[in-house]
Amino acid sequence: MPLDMIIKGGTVVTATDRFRSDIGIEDGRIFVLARNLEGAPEVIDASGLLVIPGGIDSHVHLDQPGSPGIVMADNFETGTRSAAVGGNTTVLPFCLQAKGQTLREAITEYERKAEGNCHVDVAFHLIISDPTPQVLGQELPALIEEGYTSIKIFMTYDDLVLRDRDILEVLAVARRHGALVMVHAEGYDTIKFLTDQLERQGNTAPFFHGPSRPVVVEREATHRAISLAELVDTDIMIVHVSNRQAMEEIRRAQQRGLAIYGETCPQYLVLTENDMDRAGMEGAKYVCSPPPRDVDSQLACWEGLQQGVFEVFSSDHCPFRYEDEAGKNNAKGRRSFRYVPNGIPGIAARMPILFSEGVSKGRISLNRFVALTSTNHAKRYGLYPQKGTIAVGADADLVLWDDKKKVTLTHDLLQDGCDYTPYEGMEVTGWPVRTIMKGRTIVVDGVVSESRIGTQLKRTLPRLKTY
Ligand code: DUC
Ligand code: ZN
Ligand code: ZN
Repeated sequence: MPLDMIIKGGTVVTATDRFRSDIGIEDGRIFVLARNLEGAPEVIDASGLLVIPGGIDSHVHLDQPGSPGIVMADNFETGTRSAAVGGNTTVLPFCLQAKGQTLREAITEYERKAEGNCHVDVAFHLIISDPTPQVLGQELPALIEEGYTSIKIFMTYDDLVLRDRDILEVLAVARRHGALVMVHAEGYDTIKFLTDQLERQGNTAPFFHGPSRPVVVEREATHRAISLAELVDTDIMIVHVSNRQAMEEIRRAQQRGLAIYGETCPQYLVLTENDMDRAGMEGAKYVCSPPPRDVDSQLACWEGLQQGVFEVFSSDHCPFRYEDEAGKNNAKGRRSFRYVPNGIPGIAARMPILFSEGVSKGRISLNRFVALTSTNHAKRYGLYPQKGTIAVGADADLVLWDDKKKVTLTHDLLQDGCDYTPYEGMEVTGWPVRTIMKGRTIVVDGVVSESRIGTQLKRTLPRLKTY
């Protein structure tokens, strides 16, 4: 048997199964699953370890321009390096259309930034900020056809917000062509109203980011997004859900038979609003949108993960350096939370946090962990079965996971381009000790290979209920 690599003696875990098997890899793909394989030039001992599908993080922001003077901390090299360290082999970043820009121009720009710089495979979602007739009528259908089969839209932010009419138009195009729309569900006007009010009262510290976008703001927008999707009869994914009321909106919609999916993220499981209530600008390190809430919100997010209301667990990695005028602690941000860039890093911490808090503490099963961190992302975003599982013919994207290893999270360990982690000092049990992509080791014990073998993936249509 002409194998290039054998992974020997591990316990293979997929979203549905768990079994002892060696894995034979040939030409970057899984060629055989069987016991006692022999005869490859490279044999990796996985005894005592779990072997899981490489993580797929379907919600990350890399090298994305933001407000003037603000710079994202990760480019494609550093962001995908950190992803690999955290056990990921595929990431789905966003390609943001600037106002007035064609989608094609935006894609060309992002693909140029990514080309040759990626440690893991990459596939882009589109962010539509300017849904002109040309974009909706010609560009978007052509790009969906080419494999850009998911689109994020925003219900807030000056430069990104879409009115309900525009949302309906995007949903209608997505429905016609089989793409999935991801929705950032927070209401623009309510946030503006509350932000102005807080500033007038002199409440400008980073902590007030939370009160400027309370749960009701997210719940209302979630309900509205679901209603608009129901009207058009299309699938949507509500991303980065932070609290019980929004989770329950999604659960109710699902119980009514609507094709509404949910995503949550590490910050909503282990951070709270109190993290933003720190001396000076320190609270800015935790400012993200929606904001971390309270303990009951954390419990609700766990419930969502356990009950299947949320089918994907993503990082929403959106890194800004702290000690940097182009980042969190900038001059305008010191005057008001309004100018603190929204977003926190988490691409490497995502899987260890879910494993430790979820599997090690008995909240979710190992199979559910694999589904939430890999398989469901592949299915929902048109990458399955090439990605997201361990099966003959699939890409040999594999993680050797030590479920007993205890690690204290520190920023240095995570190897991103940021200068802090919001999870500094957190103890986790369970760690990716080797990341293998397309049959090649890209990280072992935290040491990253400089080969940068990540490519840009072609995607098929996502698995949807209404298409
Ligand atoms: N939305 C995201 O998806 N990421 C970071 C900030 C935001 O508002
Ligand atoms: Zn968002
Ligand atoms: Zn995001």
